[in-house]
Amino acid sequence: MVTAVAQRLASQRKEIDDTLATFTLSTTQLQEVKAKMRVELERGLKKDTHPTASVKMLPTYVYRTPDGTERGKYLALDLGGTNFRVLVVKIRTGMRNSVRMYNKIYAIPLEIMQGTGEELFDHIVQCISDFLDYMGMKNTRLPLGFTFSFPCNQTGIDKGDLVSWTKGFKATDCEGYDVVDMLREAIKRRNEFDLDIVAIVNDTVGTMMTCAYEDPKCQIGLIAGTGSNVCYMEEMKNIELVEGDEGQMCVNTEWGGFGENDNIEDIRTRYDREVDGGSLNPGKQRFEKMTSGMYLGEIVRQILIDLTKRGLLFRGRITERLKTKGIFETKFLSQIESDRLALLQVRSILQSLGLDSTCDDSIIVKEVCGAVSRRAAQLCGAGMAAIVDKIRENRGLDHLEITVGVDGTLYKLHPHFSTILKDTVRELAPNCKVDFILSEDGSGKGAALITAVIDKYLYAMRFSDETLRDIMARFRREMENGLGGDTNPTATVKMLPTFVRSIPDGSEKGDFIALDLGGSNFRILRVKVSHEKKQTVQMESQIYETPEDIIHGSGSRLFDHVAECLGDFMEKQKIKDKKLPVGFTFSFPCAHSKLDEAVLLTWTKRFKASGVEGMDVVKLLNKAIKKRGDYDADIMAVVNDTVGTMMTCGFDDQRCEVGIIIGTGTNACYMEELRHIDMVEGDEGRMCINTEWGAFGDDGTLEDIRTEFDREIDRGSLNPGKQLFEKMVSGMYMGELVRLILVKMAKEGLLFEGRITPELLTKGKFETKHVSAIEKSKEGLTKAKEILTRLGVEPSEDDCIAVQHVCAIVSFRSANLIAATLGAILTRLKDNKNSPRLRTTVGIDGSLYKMHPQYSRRLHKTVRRLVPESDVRFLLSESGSGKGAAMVTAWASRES
Ligand code: 0WK
Ligand code: 0WK
Ligand code: BGC
Ligand code: BGC
Repeated sequence: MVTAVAQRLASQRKEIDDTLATFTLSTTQLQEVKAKMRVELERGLKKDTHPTASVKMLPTYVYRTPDGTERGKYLALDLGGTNFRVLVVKIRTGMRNSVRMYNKIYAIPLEIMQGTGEELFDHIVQCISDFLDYMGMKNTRLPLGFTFSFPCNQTGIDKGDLVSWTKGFKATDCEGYDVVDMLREAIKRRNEFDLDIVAIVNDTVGTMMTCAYEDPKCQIGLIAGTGSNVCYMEEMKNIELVEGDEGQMCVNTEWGGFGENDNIEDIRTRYDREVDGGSLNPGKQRFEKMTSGMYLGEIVRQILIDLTKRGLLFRGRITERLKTKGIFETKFLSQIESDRLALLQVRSILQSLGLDSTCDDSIIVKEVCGAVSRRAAQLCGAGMAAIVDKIRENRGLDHLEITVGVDGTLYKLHPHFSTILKDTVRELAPNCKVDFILSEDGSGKGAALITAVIDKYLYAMRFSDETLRDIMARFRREMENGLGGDTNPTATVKMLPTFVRSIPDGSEKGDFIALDLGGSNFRILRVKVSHEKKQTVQMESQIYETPEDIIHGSGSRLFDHVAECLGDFMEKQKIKDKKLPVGFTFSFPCAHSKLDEAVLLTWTKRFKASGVEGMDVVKLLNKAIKKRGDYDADIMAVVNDTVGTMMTCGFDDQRCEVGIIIGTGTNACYMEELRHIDMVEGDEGRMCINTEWGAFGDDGTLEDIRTEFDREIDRGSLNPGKQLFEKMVSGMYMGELVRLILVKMAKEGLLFEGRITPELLTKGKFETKHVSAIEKSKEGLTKAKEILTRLGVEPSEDDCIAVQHVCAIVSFRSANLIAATLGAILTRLKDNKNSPRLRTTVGIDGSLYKMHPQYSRRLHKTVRRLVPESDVRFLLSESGSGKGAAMVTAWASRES
């Protein structure tokens, strides 16, 4: 006699089983899901079906996984999972896994997640600022990798428009906009620190990279957490949205969108539709809403409500709590399903939700949780089976061995999710042996590794302030070596006395000729300095050629050429009958014994005329003039262009006591205390020292910061082993440095799809003026396209972005290094004056400093950071060093 209760229980049981059965997927159904997923993967990859595909297959511009050569220090942001993290990652090569990381977790309040885009990115920047403060890194411009766990249409590694928010995010004015731009804008708004955002990566990609660093077979990244998504390395030839057929690129599948075209309606339940209807993005992310941590708890809650309404649970009593959205968190599933938990504990969880439950209730709740999480794991398994089988077919293999890097709280914390997922993959993709490795360090490490891969050649060109201060100290020591009587002979930085003992004092007057040789132009000037009411200077000048065969020919031919040009100039000035005092700006290292006696130590830059090094250039010029016999000139002074520049600027600003050239070559001079200059008699007063800092490092002191590209430049130069500092920073070599890096990156397939053209391989084809043009903020990329097209490499848009990035790194290094050596001169001046704070003016000239759009700003900023106890005015020499040379000549004429 079956009691009514037993019957009622049995029919109740059946009703519950029928409900749970809608979550039970047969192998056939799972194979169908796998097949449908495969179709959507293909539709996402193909150009014509991509727009309507539900699985978007977004290109990531990550072409390969780490190979262990990555190294450097990087910042990383990790936004979009449970926690927002800011990290600093230090990667060292040698031992395979030598990565040190430090991170801080910051909350993203709901009102920020769902406020305005500006508030969200200001909040992110606020957190970065706090982190940099905490780490004492506010002044280091580190490269940053940004893990942004939302679908982005990327057009380059550092360019990605947000397609649509998912999970709990809904900030306004973000969808359709470039995430990197929004972050850069927010950093600008805060105006407190500067970062170089090198890459934006999806968390699946970051996870794959993090795990691939440990296991090279890892070519898939899976997130089973708040959200659900996968990426994998696809063959370029299958990615129709991106140019090129060679090699691979990582594709962010965004499989969360699977089903948005109604192709899995057969397995979606009414509870899934409830959850979707109540979500922030109804109709979207249907697969995610069946598989990820943000929604599983909600699905369970919907089922519990339905079973309770039908009187099958909690004695039909629905509590307010149970009606509260999000109250049944996914972590409860993990807790309830963990075998360790006795039913009692299930009851206490239900208790905490204000649900009075019986033992049976607890069992049913546990079954419901199990059914929901099992389906989620199986669905992910079916999706993964489609991915690994596609990769196997891509490679034409019968059997594939591959590793999946995984992260996400659902996979990590749920007691059965990972096992069921693996079992499903094994069952549905029997020809694939798939290993799963958990990402211990999160995707931030992966983001840093991606930054390192891109930055591989460039990271060595980034210097922290710590390194710059070290270089400053090294240069300071070289200055002391150069000034010291016993150390000067072996010093690399020669600290040459110029016999210029003061800057203009306003008393100068007269009619002078100035020659200006050694920069990009050979200029002859007539300089009239008069004293009507106030001292005025009138100048007329003419530029003359210095053909290659002249500057590479014999010294006598060179000076004959100079004398000929001078003759021509005097002709035009109708002063051939006059013997005007001449000031000779000779922009090369000369050992002076007096103002008008200067022995050339060594040629630099483009000059290589024979028979001049070791000779007095005044004698050589006088000899050439005498040989002509058609005019006479009185060469009163030879000055270096740095000295001429200091004097020219000193004419307008009495505080100017430093002269710098950042042009074809680079160099600096400054007013040193005579008592410190052992090579010159006397202790009173000051004398201008031509540092010849271009030779800094010629003794190997900079080997730790010189790169393979610097060495290649030097090997191909007119004076190998010499002027090593100059070759790292000056305009004569900057374009070539960039060209060598582009060739290397192209060879590695990181640029121009590996296209290497004869033009790109031609020395000097990429000029420094191109670097300046490409770094112009507005038209830079257009210029890049133009210049690279002329080199025949048919650049893509992201090639242009990458090239702009390379230019920025190379020119930034130059500005930073010169800031360091200038910093050493400024601190020496401050010490010489024994004053707590230095107030001074630096006269500056040179085409790189003048033409490059960002150079001067970067130099000024770094100098102010490296020498905080100084007020430095940078005064651009408008009229060139010829005027300065005339000032020196005026002084020399007075003395003679
Ligand atoms: C940790 C990763 C992060 C990712 C998260 C996903 O570092 O990039 O978004 O896992 O898991 P969730 O926190 O959403 O469970
Ligand atoms: C202009 C000066 C000249 C100096 C030149 C350096 O008048 O003495 O040599 O600047 O700049 P560059 O022409 O090498 O870029
Ligand atoms: C996003 C993905 C992300 C996944 C895991 C999804 O909602 O669309 O970009 O990878 O969550 O965090
Ligand atoms: C020379 C210096 C000169 C500098 C800037 C260097 O190559 O050695 O004497 O000042 O170029 O023109």
